Amino acid sequence: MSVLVRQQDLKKKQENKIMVNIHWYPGHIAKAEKKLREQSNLVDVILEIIDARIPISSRYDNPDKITNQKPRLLVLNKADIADPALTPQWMSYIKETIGIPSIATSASSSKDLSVLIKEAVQLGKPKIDSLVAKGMRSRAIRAMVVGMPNVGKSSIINKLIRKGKAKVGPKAGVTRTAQWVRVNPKLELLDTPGIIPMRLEDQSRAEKLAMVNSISENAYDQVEISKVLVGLLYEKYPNYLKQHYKLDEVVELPGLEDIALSRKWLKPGGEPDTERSAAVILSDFRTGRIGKITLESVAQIQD
Ligand SMILES: Nc1nc2c(ncn2[C@@H]2O[C@H](COP(=O)(O)OP(=O)(O)O)[C@@H](O)[C@H]2O)c(=O)[nH]1
Ligand SMILES: [Mg+2]
Repeated sequence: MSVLVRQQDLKKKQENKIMVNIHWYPGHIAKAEKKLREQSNLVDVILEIIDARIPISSRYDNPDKITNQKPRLLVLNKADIADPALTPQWMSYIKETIGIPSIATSASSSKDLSVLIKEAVQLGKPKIDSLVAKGMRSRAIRAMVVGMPNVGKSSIINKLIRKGKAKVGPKAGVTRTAQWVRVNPKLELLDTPGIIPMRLEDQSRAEKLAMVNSISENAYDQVEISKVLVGLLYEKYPNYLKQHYKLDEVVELPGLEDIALSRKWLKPGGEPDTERSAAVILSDFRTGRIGKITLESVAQIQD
């Protein structure tokens, strides 16, 4: 999926503290949505993957529009690097407000993916039962993965494929191009994920998507995004900042310079290397090295 970055606008917006400027080609969103609708027509169950560290921002605004009302399982992935106190709160919230089941996963955990398979089979069972009730033959439930870039779609699909091993050929009369993979006798998975198009009108959302690497790196300034991230960490997890970057006390919002000086990231002339700070902080957050962090809380949206 290509995004168009207008460098000039980017500069201009940065002056207004707007860090990300992504612009879809006209018709791009509509086209992507159409493709998702076509893909979801092929399946009984949709596995909607979001990033457990930003459950609101990583979720598509209008999933009903693209999922043809198919039963959905909301998968809060990267739960291994999200705040373990907040993930269960999000799961209850999702159940109460959206009314769909959710699970928390780490894509590398066989145990988590077994739960995912079990939930997917349970969600698809009514469909198979109704086929049988109409006198048709029982068959495996068909599922697909959808989600924004970098939430872990491929990791989950690959793990499910490894669990299942067997490839299933293309289905006559269903589609010529889609490849199906047998996860177990009850579940088949479309091997290509549906990529959800993003609308990035909301600046704070765009910033968070940049933090989790869901947006092309060309579309934003790393230094600016990492400053926003440090601000959020200072507000929500000041001790993690202090410990991980060996800062003395975090009584005030640390700057990228403070972090560079503390970690001795210096340029040849001796000044703090703020670009290196920015790159390392983003990478540390993305891989969970700073700590198990969730940037959005249920409490915050209920205020
Ligand atoms: N810590 C952690 N990293 C994950 C998890 N799932 C995926 N990743 C990492 O996130 C990055 C993007 O994953 P990928 O599966 O390519 O995402 P996709 O763009 O949605 O297909 C990769 O570096 C993965 O190793 C997870 O559950 N936990
Ligand atoms: Mg992928």
